[in-house]
Amino acid sequence: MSLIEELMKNNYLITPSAFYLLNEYYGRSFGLGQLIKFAKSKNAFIIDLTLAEEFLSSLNLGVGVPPEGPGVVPGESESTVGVEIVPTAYSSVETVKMGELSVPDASSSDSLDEMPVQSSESRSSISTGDTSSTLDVPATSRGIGGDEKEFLEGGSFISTGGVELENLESDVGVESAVGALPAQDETQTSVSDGFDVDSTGYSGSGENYEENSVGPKIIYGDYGVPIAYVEEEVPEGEKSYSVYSDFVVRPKEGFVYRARDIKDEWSLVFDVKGVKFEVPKAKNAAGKDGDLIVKVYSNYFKSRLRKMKRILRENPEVGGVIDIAKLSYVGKDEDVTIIGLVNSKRETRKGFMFEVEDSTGVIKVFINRDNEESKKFFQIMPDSVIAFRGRHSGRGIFFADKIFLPDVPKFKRKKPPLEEKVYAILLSDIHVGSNKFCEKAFMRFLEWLNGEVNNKKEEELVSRVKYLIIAGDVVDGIGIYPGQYNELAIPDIFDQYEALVNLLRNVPEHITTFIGPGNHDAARTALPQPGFYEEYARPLFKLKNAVIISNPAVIRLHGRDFLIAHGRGIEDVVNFIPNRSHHRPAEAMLELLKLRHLAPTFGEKVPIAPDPEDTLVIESAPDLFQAGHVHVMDYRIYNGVFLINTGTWQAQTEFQKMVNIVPTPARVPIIDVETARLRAVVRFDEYCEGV
Ligand code: D5M
Ligand code: FE
Ligand code: ZN
Repeated sequence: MSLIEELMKNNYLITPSAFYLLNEYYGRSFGLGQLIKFAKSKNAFIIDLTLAEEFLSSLNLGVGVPPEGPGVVPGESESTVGVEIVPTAYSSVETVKMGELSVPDASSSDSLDEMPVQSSESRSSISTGDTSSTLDVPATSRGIGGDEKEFLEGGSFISTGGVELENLESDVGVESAVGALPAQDETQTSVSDGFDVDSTGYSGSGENYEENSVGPKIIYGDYGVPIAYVEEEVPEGEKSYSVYSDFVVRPKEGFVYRARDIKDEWSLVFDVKGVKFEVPKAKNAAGKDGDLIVKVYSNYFKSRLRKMKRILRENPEVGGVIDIAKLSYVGKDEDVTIIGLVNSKRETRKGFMFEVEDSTGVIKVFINRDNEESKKFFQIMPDSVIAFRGRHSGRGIFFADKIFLPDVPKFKRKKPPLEEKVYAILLSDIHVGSNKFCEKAFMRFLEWLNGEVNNKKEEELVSRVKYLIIAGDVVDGIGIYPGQYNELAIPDIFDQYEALVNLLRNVPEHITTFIGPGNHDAARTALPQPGFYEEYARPLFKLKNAVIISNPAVIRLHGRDFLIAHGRGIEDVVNFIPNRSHHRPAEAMLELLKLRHLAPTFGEKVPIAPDPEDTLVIESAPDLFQAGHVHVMDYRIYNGVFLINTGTWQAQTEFQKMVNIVPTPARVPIIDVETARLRAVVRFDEYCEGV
């Protein structure tokens, strides 16, 4: 087995240049174990050229002496096979990928901690909070160091949340689906011949390349250093994968769509693209960049504080609010309320202590553990804004006896009924381009949407669907998680969007599709994500009847507000709040709703852009709150708000296997717009391989 394969089995990656440097010594001068041990000691998951050089010099091997041209580069030898299994990884796109991979989740300071093999800290995102047990890790991933990895495991289930629904289960006929599917491109997952590019593709002077009928063509630049080349546009017929160009579904003849006659009634009540961000100015001409950055962050938190104060003051119980700076003017026995950002919190012997800050000052707030209210301590995430009522001791401590989370009002005003039933389908995390993308199931779903139904019940559902909302991770992207390139069916970001659009163009015309980005998309990594980068996701912008929305966004459908977010904030909830799990995302979403913020904690798992306005505040209670990201479908209702996590269309990835994330793919929740509640879940998972 080649070095690349061996490393990947152990969840390590190697860059092309490092591979070529190390490969000639591999097996002769060092073994896999030594290399992994070395990488581990450097806390690295990606073996790049620098690391490879350091490693060789630690072995006293010839560092800095590159292979002398094609002669030393693997030809028909065993190592060719290593290259062959990931030929696409060395394409132009992969160059980008490698770059990105070297700083996984760039803006998250502890992003490396998120990687499973490296850390078993209690705050790792794999915690599901309930029970602790040891997961059977494949021998290869623990083989080297021999150290046991602790994983926390929790049951995966779908809450039925007490909501009335007709679960249609899996009565979508197999035969009709399979029969209706067009012949799939056989070569779709085959990567072996992906590199037969015409040699005219690279004609740079001073470069030579090796002809190799099996492996990729390798170019050597000056000094015999292997270099990445820019892949030529390859006509689709010659690609080793399909982008679904031939997949065309027509509405079933004679199928009656009631929704066609129902008037379209939607508006984007909130979209980040519509927010005008003013760049703050440094006070004077001598102001430094650093001052500006501090100012931007400070503006961001001021904005959060302002918005949250308004929300908290809507609660009639929150009265007598004063600034922290004015506390010294009030009497010791006077009950007052302060509202501030929770900078930190800790448990003490007698109770709980918070450090709370508003725009006028900072104060310590204490609550006794005998007080029932103190239980709210566990729900308060760092940097969220909370109200505390109590008395100021005069010794710099505020003794609270009541804690108010921003929360949503207990009752919602009833909205006027609609004349006709109209439905919306909510999806997320399609992950087109992943080889775990459930393409057959998704195709079957599209046929179903075009009238290929099994019974009257389904007919009624399909007929009234007027909206489709997709909450991010629409493609799998490139270089998003360690080892991803081994699991890509479409290793090119442009083609991933092309493929997605080739599928989505089969959504019947009268259905308006809203599409927002997630962390796998070609979009800004930090929240909020205004939309997709047009140069990568161009086909998406041309899709008929599609509306690109930001993450987050609020869509008003027939007077009902649907808050749509990809849902990365769920990761922080799972990390900070005891007993919250990836497997029950609706509960985690509820915590966010109660804090009225989509990602309250700054500087942890979720990168947040320091925009001068905090657009992640949930400013008004929606009728429905949709998120995805965690790949598990789950829903519940709270104070009139319907919370739903819409799962995924991707079967379990190798990475998810390691972190014990068990997805529930290919389920289609259908929402009755009038009530903003679940009408039905239609399952297509029987067509999803690997489930
Ligand atoms: O997220 C799919 C799932 O994987 C979701 O439950 C979050 C989890 N996830 C994503 N990135 C990480 C890292 N770095 N560590 C642990 N768990 C993670 P998706 O956004 O589709 O990849
Ligand atoms: Fe996802
Ligand atoms: Zn995601």
